[in-house]
Amino acid sequence: MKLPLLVVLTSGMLASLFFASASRAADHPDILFIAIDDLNDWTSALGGHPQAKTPNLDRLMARGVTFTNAHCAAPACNPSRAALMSGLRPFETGIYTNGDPAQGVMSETLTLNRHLLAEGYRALGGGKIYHGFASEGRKDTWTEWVGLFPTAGKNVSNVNGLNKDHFDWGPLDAKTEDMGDTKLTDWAIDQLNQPSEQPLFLAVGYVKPHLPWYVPREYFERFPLDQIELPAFRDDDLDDLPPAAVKMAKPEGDHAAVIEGDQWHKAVQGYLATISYLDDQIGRLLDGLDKSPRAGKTAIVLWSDHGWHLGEKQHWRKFALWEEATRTVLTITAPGITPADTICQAPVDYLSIYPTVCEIAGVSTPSHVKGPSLMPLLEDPTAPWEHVALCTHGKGNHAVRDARYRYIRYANGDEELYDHESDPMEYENVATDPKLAGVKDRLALALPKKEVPPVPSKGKKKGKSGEE
Ligand SMILES: [Ca+2]
Ligand SMILES: [Ca+2]
Repeated sequence: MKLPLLVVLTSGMLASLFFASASRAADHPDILFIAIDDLNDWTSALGGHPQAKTPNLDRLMARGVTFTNAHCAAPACNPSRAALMSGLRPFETGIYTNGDPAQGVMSETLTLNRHLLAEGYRALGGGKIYHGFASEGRKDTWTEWVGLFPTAGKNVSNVNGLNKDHFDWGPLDAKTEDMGDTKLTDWAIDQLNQPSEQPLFLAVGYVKPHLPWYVPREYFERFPLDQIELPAFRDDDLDDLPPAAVKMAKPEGDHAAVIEGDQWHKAVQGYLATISYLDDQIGRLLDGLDKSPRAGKTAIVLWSDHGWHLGEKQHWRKFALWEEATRTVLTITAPGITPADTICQAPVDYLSIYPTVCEIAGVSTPSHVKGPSLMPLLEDPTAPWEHVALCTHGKGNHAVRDARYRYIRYANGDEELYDHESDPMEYENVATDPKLAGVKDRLALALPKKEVPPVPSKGKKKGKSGEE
């Protein structure tokens, strides 16, 4: 596969980069880089569910700029993270889905952590940052990589009776200390307290609220089942969708199983409970930072890897191009740059994270990274912003989001268009309205002209359920 933007590094180049920049490193801020797996807009600030309780995420958001119209580059763990960390879109790398191996491309690309390491940062990674690569532990990618922590709940299965692998939820009779993300937080706080001559890039990848939604019972008790509200939905929502969209919604899959098993309210409870557990860990991490010598001078970049459906459009999980699947949590605090407690409504996507982190870090942005930096918006969240957000799910399927509209085009030419000004839940597909042809044409300009084929899987099997 030809990758014109590929940056191949030699150890000599790395060494010279390192020594050239090590002396400057003391002027570069520490960066706490927090990834969250599968968190959609169910936070107080984004308002995705009225019962979501995220006081600690709120506390973090109060320190900086929160993007309310931020979107992943791909609605699945592997391609979303590969795009964010490489600065390259799925149609540039061929990493479109969880089944497309990212190892080869990532190991030949100047990823964000590799770049910061080469620029003199102490790059530490723990939990889930990428979607599981053997190369994560390599000396030229991280100063130190600790990976996933063992967690309670490993021997639990099929609590909800649906018998669909880890599409499962229920309370654990376990201690919070036994959860992997609790141990990850402990590790991260420990790192924040270690002195280092080099600036710190500390990447903390939380695994929750990814499935299965097993967290200690106390978190479920925060959301009594008899008070649970379902997300807003319309029974006839699929009636105005083209065939490619209905196929992506797959109503006969998870949704049919959830309804058949009477699990919808319990699923909502499980997701809310797991978000609440995650939020507690964010709180512990913030407290740990505030008590550390790095308090007050550390930039914080927090992102979730994509959204999540819980029955809207009879769809579950990510793997789709609607607002619930592509909208993410993105909040950035950079001392001396970001105003406190500020919302930015500009449409942004995750190709902007790499160049933004480079600017915050005071290092150059590699030439292969083409996404626009968010720095103008961090300095002034109402600054002019001419860009749109683009999300890709499989070759040929894309969603374009601007401040008002979402335009979806599938590989077979099927289309959807939603006007968020009058229809924030995307119930009315107005793609066939002739008055809006100009809107479609304008948004279609963001679609790629060329898309590379998916990375060959070399006979490797996809994950058990294709879901990670
Ligand atoms: Ca994910
Ligand atoms: Ca509809």
